[in-house]
Amino acid sequence: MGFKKLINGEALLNTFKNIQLVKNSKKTLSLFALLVLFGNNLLMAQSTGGTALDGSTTDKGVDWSSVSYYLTLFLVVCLCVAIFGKILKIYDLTLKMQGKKGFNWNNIMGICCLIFLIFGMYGAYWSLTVQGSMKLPEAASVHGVAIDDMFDLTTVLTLIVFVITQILLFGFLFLYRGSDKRKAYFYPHNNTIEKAWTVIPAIVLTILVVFGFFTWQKVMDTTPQKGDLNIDVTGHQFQWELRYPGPDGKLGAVNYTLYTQLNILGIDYKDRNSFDDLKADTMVLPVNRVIRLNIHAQDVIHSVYMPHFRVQLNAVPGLPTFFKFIPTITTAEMRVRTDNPKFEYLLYCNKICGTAHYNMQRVVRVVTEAEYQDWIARQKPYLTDQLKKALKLADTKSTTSGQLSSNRLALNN
Ligand SMILES: [Cu+2]
Repeated sequence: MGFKKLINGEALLNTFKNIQLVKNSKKTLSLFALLVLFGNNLLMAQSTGGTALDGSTTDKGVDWSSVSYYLTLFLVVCLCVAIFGKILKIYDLTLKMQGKKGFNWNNIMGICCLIFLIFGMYGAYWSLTVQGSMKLPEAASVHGVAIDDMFDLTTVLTLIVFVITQILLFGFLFLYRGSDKRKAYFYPHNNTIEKAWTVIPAIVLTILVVFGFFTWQKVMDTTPQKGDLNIDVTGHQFQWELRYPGPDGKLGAVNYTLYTQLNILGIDYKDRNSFDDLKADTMVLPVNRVIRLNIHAQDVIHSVYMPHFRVQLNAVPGLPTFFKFIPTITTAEMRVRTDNPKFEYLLYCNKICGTAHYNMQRVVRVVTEAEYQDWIARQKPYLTDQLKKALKLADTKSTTSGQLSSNRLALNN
């Protein structure tokens, strides 16, 4: 059948149609890619606004001028390169038509490689020094130092490999560029070289992975221990809610089905530990104490992100997650170290969870133990009089020890 079609030309016609189709779809795809690129540019150009890592505040919308500026610059550079290439080609052809020797393209390509190496290396140096200086201040937690050490070690090792391989790659392209004076040496295989460039990276990567594995195990140890300060962090569009244990030192149970306009965390007041739980607007942490964050989400996936402490963990609806860390530098100390009197640690959301995601943040303040005790004593409980009425709870005044007398408690739900 196929052979018959081929004979009467039908297959040939179909092939031609297919080629046309591919050509058309290529055009559509190119246009689509350009639109995606432009759209991405617009998205990325949206300045976040709100509070930056250094504590400074910004309030900008889309920076249209910079988007169009860089897009136009890119198109102009492409056009210039294309025009320059065409001029060179025409000049080369003219020389040949006049019987003269044309350009030595091998030399031109070799020099281009050398220029690329020099500019590329300078670009890498610029990126390391200029952009590298924008990195976060020193880690303000115990495990953060270990993570930074791992990051530095990986950067140094990869940087050494990067510099050596780039010099060899582009240096050899220049040194051994095509020439009439020499002939390429055919060298297809060498077992020793093969072994070396397989075994050495394998050893280095194994060391990095094992180092990472042990660090990860230490960081992710969330076993509850006595003395840990438990804080509930609950994410919802677009706010973090903080809940601290009251004088009993224990957080009461939560159940999302108990959520109401008044009981926004769905705290279960059948659990007596809930009665003295405290509401806080700022996350205040005592320095050098183990903090255990119990992370919840009420609507979509959020992510607890505290970059100064090198802390990030997703907040997943229906799946509480935990993170333990020890803050080591107080806010006051960090203000001196960063030479920024307005410096604040911040808790961000690191999952794009909706329109106001960018501004989903809380101030985190690391203080001394005495300052913490003073602050916690001033926080108000979640169980307000209004909530008591709504839940039809009888007088639930706590005693000085924070314990409730159970015979005065009448729970009607
Ligand atoms: Cu969020």
